[in-house]
Amino acid sequence: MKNLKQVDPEIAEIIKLEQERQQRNIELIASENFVSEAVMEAAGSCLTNKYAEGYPDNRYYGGCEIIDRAEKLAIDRAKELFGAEHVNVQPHSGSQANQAVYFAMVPPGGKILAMDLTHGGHLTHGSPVNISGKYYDFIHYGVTKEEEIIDYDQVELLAQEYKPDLIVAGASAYPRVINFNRFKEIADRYGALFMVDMAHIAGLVAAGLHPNPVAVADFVTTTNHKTLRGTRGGMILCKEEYGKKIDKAIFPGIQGGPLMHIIAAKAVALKEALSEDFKDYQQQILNNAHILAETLQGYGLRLVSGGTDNHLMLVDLNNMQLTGKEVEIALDKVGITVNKNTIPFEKRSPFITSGIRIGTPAVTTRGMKEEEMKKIGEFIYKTMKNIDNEDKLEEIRDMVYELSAQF
Ligand code: DSN
Repeated sequence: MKNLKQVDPEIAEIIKLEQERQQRNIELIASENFVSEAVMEAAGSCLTNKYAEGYPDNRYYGGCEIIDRAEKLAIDRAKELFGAEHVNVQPHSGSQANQAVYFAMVPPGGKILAMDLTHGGHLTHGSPVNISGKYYDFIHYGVTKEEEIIDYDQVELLAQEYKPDLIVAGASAYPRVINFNRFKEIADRYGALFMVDMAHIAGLVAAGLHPNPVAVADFVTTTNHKTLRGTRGGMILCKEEYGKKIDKAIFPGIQGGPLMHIIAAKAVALKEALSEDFKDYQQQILNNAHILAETLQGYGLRLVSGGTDNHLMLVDLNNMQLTGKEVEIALDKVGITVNKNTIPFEKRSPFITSGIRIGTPAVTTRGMKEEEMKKIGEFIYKTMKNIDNEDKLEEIRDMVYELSAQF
């Protein structure tokens, strides 16, 4: 950082402060993680200087023979990790990955069936404020009122009624295993293509701890940076027959030059994800989520769907007479970072919400295990119970910092 300090002391200071925040706080945002030094070295490398519009061995610029090797490695490693026929590693994010599949396969105004945002879906799955919701005709399914698991019967009924061009499975706030086979059967029965957005669970899939959608879905999109623990960015995995259409949709369809430093960093993280250690890491994410969920429930908190099968849980704050916004702010004060989140059948606005979403990928990367999860559960509960007591919050904050400093 010595050059940065000299050239731009303000940005150098911001990076230093953010690094300190990341070290000091307990990070429970389900979609965040900490990448390795190796991934950061690739992401911060001279590959950022290279323009490479096109694809390996077929570029619009000279001098690509070396960076081509980085993109090929990223593609080969993603294929090996997930058993995919075709992979595009150029999407700048999960949002672009999803947009490219829609753009490639669904005519403007075409019908897409996806999960409702307030039931756990994602903005890019047809929210009216997102480009997806403006350019396509989205129909949404949700979870059942009783068990709060995906209402597969509703998916089937909606597919029968609307005959969508594409069915999307995948979520950003859903704590249970998704039955991809059931979705595929429905898609086949009503002549729809089938896409899975596995951004949240990609690491679990890579480790064999969640069913792999690649064999059943026509398209699988993901980010690289959640449970997969890579640099920020996205990927599309698909059947060979759709490869050319998908590649064209990314470039020149919706993106220009790929970010070659980020593609190299994706390759590094994918190599890490192919290791045995990575499987142990994913198993520990699950163990930690399980214990944290159990701890919170032990304090009387209600979890949506009654628990978790994956890396995240959703706490319904209604019985605590608290909102997601209040709890997010209070937890921030004690050094615990979460996000407020809508819950199924939400009555409050997305700026207030009745829930918080909690995930274990980042704390697991720091080396925390079951015992620490019990302590974190206790800190969360105590913060909620003392939400207006600044002295108490300060006490909890000291304990949070003490725990965090050990990892
Ligand atoms: N909104 C991100 C998340 O936190 O799940 C995904 O894009």
